[in-house]
Amino acid sequence: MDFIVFLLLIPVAACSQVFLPVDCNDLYNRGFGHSGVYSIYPAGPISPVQVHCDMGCEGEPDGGKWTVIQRRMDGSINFYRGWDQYKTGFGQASGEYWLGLENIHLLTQRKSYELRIEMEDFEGAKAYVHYSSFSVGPEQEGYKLSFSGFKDGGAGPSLTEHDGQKFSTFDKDQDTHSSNCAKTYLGGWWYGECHSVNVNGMYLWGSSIYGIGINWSSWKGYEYSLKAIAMKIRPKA
Ligand SMILES: [Ca+2]
Repeated sequence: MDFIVFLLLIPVAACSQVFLPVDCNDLYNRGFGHSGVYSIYPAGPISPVQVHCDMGCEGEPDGGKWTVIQRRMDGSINFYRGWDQYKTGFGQASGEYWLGLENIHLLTQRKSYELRIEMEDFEGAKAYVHYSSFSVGPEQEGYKLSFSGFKDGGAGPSLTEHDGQKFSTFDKDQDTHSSNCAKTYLGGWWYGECHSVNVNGMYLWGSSIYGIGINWSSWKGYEYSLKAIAMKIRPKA
C-alpha cells in the first residue's frame, strides 16, 4: 500500500517544477529575449493565453519586457464585438488582438503594472503616452479602469477622462452617458460621456467620421483614425 502511494506522488512533484510565466516580464527574466508570440498563464496552469511580447531592442537598458494587451495594425480583425468577447479576448497574438478584460484584471491584480500606449499615423509620425500605474478592477465592479503618473510622449492627455470608468460594449452599457456609447462610436471601451480615446473603434485608414475611428483626440482629433496603436504593460521596476 505504501508503495502505491509513493508512485502516485511522483508526477505531482514533477509538475510543480513547470515554468508558467504570468507575463512577458517573467519570460524575459527566464532568458526569452526576443519579441514574438508566447503563452502566458494569468489565470493559472489550465488557461494558457497567447500574447505578443515586446522585448525591446538589444542593448536598450529600459526597453522590452512588455506584455501587449491590445494591438491594431492593419484592420484585419473586427473590434466591434460584444461583452463576452471583450471579457475573454479575441484576435491573433501575431497581429491584431484584445487580451481580454478578465486576463488584464488578473494580471494587474497580481502585480503592480505600468502602462505604455504607442501609436502611429499613416504619414509615419509616432507618439506615445506612459502611465506609471495601471490596473483594471473585477467584473462585478465593471472592470473599472485606474491609472496615474502620466508622462507625455507627444500624444497628449486624452486618456485622462477615462480614468475610473467601467467598460462598455454594445450589449452592456456601463457608460455615464444617457445613450449607448459603444453603439454610437462602434467600439468596446471604458466610455464615459462618451470618449476622447477610441482605440477599439473602426479601422478606417485615416479619415474618420466623427468619433467612430481609432481616435486619440489630443494627438489627431476625432476625424482621424490611426494606422497603428498598441497598449503594453509591465511590472513596475
Ligand atoms: Ca449609457
